[in-house]
Amino acid sequence: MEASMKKVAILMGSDSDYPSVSGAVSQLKEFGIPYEARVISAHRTPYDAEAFAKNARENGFGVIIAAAGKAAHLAGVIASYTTLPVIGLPMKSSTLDGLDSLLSIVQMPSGVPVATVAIDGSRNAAILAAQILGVNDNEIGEKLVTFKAEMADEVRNKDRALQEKTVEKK
Ligand code: RP5
Repeated sequence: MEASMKKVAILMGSDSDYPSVSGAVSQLKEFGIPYEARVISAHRTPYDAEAFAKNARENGFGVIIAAAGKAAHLAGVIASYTTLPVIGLPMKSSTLDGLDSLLSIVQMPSGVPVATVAIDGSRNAAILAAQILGVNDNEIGEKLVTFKAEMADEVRNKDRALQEKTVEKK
């Protein structure tokens, strides 16, 4: 690991989000990218959210993933206090299936962007975080090239298997 490798922050509004967010943790582990996971709520611990965001850069973070559900304001609030890129991860909620979370995260006012991934798209949040760090980090860049090549191989194997299963026997 490069000595100066930036960390990814994985924030979630509640520990009830963790089963979904854990996909981001696994993906970052696979890439060997350092991360810290925290429960910080825009509504229940707003001062902690402010302090985390204001100090994130000097604490060694390069990108912040913020997962929340329902009236999901965490990503937007974090983005308002930092110039680090913030990735919003909407949680599938029990009442509105995550559309509430998605719209709360994605509809940011001009000037304060949040890069929003799909509802429960935790792996993509981690991959996007890696791609952001990979702009300036060759070690991560190379891991991403390998990741894409392996993904393509998996699809080609599935293609071959499907063709074998469906080929017309004469
Ligand atoms: C949001 O409210 C959290 O991100 C979570 O998705 C949702 C419910 O939180 P709990 O009531 O389960 O703590 O702030």
